[in-house]
Amino acid sequence: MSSVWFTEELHPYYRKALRVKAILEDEQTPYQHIQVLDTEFFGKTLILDDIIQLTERDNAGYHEMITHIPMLAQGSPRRVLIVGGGDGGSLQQVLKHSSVEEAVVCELDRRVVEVSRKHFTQFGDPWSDPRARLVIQDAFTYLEGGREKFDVIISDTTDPIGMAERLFSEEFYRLMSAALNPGGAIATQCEQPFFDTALIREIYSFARTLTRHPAYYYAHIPTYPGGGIGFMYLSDTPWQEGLKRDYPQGLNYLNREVHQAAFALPEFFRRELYG
Ligand code: AAT
Repeated sequence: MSSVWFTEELHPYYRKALRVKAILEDEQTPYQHIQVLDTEFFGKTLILDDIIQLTERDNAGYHEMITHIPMLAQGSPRRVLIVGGGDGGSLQQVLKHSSVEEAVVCELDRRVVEVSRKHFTQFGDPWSDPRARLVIQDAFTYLEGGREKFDVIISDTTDPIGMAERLFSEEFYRLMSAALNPGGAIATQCEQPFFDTALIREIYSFARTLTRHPAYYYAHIPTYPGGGIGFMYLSDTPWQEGLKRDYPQGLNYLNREVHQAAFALPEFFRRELYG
């Protein structure tokens, strides 16, 4: 086995590392440093600015949970917006719903789409589906334009650093809410209960002013910091409505029990968030 390790240090007090087999891509775009590494056990891994975005092995949990939870709660979404998500993993999941007529992906960096399309063939090239539409633009600017409405919005974004920082602001959550059709639902990449408690609490506090039934839920993803990541659900429809629906075929992480359990929070964190 190789003695080369990729080490991520998103937080100054915590590191994790994957053993590298080969470097497949390494380029600087106008927006970020993109790498695709082949790694032991986790397979191909997309890295942006030294932060792991996804691996072949464990991305299903992230993509299934960020997409299907709001999609199932809404019931039969026709128009869906994915903020970021240029790798295509969320798009693949969204297109599993036959009600979807159009899925818009608003991604900042065209190279993420191109590089991922080449390497992450496990997503089945969702871009060739006629219902998919790619917009290359900063998502904040796109939503400020305010021209389109959606039944579901999924914010599948990098961590709140650089161009993604504004996507964690109250203004951006307001823009997403304004772009939502009645009965619609939003889910956002919302970081780690241990490491990002203050940020999540802040987001929850303004989510409460925007929708009737915000809630935080969690997925186990070994290659994200702390072994998992959470999501903020925002809707006037309770997330439990989704439990009554039929799930798409061929899922690898989500089932009814996981759906229910994902909203159960450890006591220290439940207290922080819900008081
Ligand atoms: N699907 C899992 C991968 C991601 S990547 C998130 C995407 O958000 C990246 O392709 C990045 O280019 C894009 N992005 C960042 N800022 C913006 C913006 N302002 N507008 C549009 N797209 C943007 C998520 C991984 C989560 C990692 C957790 N540690």
